[in-house]
Amino acid sequence: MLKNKDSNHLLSLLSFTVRTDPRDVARVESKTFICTEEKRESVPQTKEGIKGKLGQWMSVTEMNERLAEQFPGCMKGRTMYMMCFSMGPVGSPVSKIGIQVTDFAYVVCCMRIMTRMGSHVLKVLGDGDFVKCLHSVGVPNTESELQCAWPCNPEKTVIAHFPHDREIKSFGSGYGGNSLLGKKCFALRIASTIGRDEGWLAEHMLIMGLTSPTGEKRYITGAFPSACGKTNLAMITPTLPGWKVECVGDDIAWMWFDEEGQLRAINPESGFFGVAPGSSYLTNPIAMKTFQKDTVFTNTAETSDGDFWWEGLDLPEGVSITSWRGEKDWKPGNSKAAHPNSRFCAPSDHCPIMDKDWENPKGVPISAILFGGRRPEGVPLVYESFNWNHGVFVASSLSSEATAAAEHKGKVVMRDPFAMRPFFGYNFGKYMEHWLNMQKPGRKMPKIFHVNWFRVDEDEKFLWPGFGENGRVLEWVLKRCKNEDVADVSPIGYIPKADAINVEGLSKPPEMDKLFNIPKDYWLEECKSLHQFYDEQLGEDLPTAVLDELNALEERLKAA
Ligand code: GTP
Ligand code: SPV
Ligand code: MN
Repeated sequence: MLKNKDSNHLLSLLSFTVRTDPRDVARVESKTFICTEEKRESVPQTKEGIKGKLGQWMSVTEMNERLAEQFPGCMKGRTMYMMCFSMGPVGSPVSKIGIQVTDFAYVVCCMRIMTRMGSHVLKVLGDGDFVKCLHSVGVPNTESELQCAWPCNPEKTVIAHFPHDREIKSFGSGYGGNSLLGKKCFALRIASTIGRDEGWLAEHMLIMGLTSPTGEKRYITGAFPSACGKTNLAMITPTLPGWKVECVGDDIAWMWFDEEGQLRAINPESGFFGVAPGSSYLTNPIAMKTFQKDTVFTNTAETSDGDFWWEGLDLPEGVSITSWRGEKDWKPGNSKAAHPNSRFCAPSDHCPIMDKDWENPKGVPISAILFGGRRPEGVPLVYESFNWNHGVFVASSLSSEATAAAEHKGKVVMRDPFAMRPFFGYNFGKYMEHWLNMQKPGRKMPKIFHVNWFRVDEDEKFLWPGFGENGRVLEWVLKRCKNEDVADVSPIGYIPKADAINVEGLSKPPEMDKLFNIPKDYWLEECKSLHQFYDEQLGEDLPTAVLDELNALEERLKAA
């Protein structure tokens, strides 16, 4: 248990650190399934002999058989908790209600932070529809297991989604996205299928407000794969003088076009389940202020005077550190004190820069959408798509180095289209069609950009300082939203004119030529790899408009 840092706050609770079983530290994509009668509804048609990478399907019958074997008796001896929660402001027409049953108190604490929960939600629900969520750690609480602080059942873990029944059943894991069912399971996988049917979008995106020194305010969203910078961007402290950032959400956005043709977004969550390592007063002071109280820390290290600790924070003097594995007197060396996917779970209303409209049921108007990933080579700091369809193509081509947020090993660059690869609730080809169909006469289509904070030099050092300095890129993005003449045409999209990115005041001038270099060979190779990806992973499910964009890119590159 961590000490309370704000004893003046009467209702303030303590914060807690929780250490998981070392086998249960992240989402498990290999054990996550979408269950429908028809396979093709859930996943695209892959080439013969090729394993699908865009979600996993299991038939409803087969999954039900499996669950019928695993669930009976699995909660024996545990306390059953039932939570009625709202994704989105309680009572708002865009919000959706869920009821989760769980046998794990940790899940209740985190869901209490991440969602709006309680009897007031049950009242609003009345006899209405809700998403049914069932979760168990998957091991009965027998005498011999009473000492086990983090019960789990990794061999039998399964996270099953039934979009037609709007049901989620999760067995065997207590970790984040596997067990806080309002989050990825409901607000992305189930919600994306509801959005498909009702004409809106559920996306893995941050939402932020940006005010320029002249007082002009715009909102943008950003989709980056897990552990690739959404929380950090949503909370940045811009270094450019006079700029102000306000946070609406850091992980999930529900978006729709209103009657005026304006894209609007809400954050369905009410808390942050953010990556702890790397967070510091230097990189993300706003997050630091957000999780000083009422926070559940998972797999961070703990100091002997009752504080949290992880890599990226100063090593405090005169105290010892207990690592996430429980090693007392941990010393820097080979092992990490905090697990790379250790997280803070803190309430949104503790964030000092929440936007005044963050709970507005009408949402906030969106001017631009960013896509990005960890691309060590070849991909410039920022580029803008030529139009909506081109933007959909750019999003479909998203790739990123694997991170600790799921079970993938090493730093291999993987395709993660729309930053949604682990979260599609239905066939990704149909999902792209849904995006293409968003464009209709009378609608103001937001501009789509690709950003990459993670390009490295020959010594593998980041070429761009990132964090608060990313505001310099956002300034250019907003200029483009006003159609200012600050871009040149390149084969891959619009890129900033020389000197259009303000680098004044940076202690070390960035190597802009390296940051914006577009190596022809690299990009031709990228086109080849995309052809293969589409061919193997999507087949006939690939919308023609997306293939047309790839062919057009290849032609532009060859002509350059
Ligand atoms: P999920 O919660 O998993 O969806 O992740 P997220 O996209 O919110 O990622 P987050 O902002 O937590 O960032 C993950 C890691 O990337 C942290 O360790 C950050 O310190 C690091 N990071 C974020 N922004 C930047 C940046 O601009 N530059 C660099 N070099 N690292 C960054
Ligand atoms: C992610 O992995 O994208 C997260 C954390 O935001 S989890 O809730 O575990 O999915
Ligand atoms: Mn996420």
